[in-house]
Amino acid sequence: MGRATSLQHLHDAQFYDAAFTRLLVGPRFTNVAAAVLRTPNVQLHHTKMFIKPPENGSPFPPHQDHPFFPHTHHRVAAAIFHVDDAPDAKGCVRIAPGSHLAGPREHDPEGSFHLPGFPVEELVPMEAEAGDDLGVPRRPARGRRGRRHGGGPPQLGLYTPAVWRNTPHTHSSHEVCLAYAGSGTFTVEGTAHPVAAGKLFVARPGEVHEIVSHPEAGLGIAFWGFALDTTALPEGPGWWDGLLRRERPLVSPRLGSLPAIVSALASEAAAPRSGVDAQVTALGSALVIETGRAFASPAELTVTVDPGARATSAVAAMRRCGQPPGAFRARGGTLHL
Ligand code: NI
Repeated sequence: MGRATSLQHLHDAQFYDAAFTRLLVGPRFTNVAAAVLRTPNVQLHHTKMFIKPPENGSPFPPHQDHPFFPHTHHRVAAAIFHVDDAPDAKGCVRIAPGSHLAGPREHDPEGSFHLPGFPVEELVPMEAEAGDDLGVPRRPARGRRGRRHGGGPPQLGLYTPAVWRNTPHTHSSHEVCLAYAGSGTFTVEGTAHPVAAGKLFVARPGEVHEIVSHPEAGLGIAFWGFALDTTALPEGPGWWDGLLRRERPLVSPRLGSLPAIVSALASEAAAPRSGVDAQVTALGSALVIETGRAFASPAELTVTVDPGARATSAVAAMRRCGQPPGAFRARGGTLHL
């Protein structure tokens, strides 16, 4: 038995040596941080340096960083710089890929926040060499950095059908889920709503919500988040009303074109081609509007159509040649409505 050892650490290493400051503010790191966080404005919160002793080791049990640094808007990430090689035998970091998708988990605060009974065999060693950087989301990457409508595409994600749950949480933007498999319960502000394949459900900004899959009918969802810039919306009733009024139903069966729009967005992302950015932006706007329509009342969606308008004549032309307007969706390209 050797001498007892312990984990040594030093806070805010950049205050002790300019080499650390240069590492933090250099473009090699800031460019990556800006890309990962999808913003040119990245702020340093803190740093610490760990020196793990050999032989005895000082393991730290599985945990998420969220309970250590709870953050309202979930725009925080951690980065690890390796100053020497960290092979598995030396006790490198291990991660559970995808474990962040279910949101923050209940931690045992005893000793230090950790996840008791977490399946360690699922952890994947992240071996590293000196100079490597490992980025870790503090909490759901789940696409929750809401963008302003019109300011960029919404964030889109997918949970494949499985038995899962997330814990009660809120967002500063709208979050919408489209269930495509299984069933479950969507609880918002303490009220439980049953959900199942074919249903759309929304959590409005600030509403505490939780999703729990049925134990025998794994819930599969596509989800997206966006922030509505209410100052940019026109006067009068419209597609946005159902998203803004708290008394309105949170679950809707009216999917409209949403499955097609989500599929089109997924196709663009899976095989990017020239024009992908414009396509994703346009489809993102369509996704937000079609989402609003699902929660709006028929009266709010009523518009007065000019019989001579180009869109009306194009649809009339399609009907004359026996084509329902929807049939043109898959062809795209030459039709300008
Ligand atoms: Ni959520």
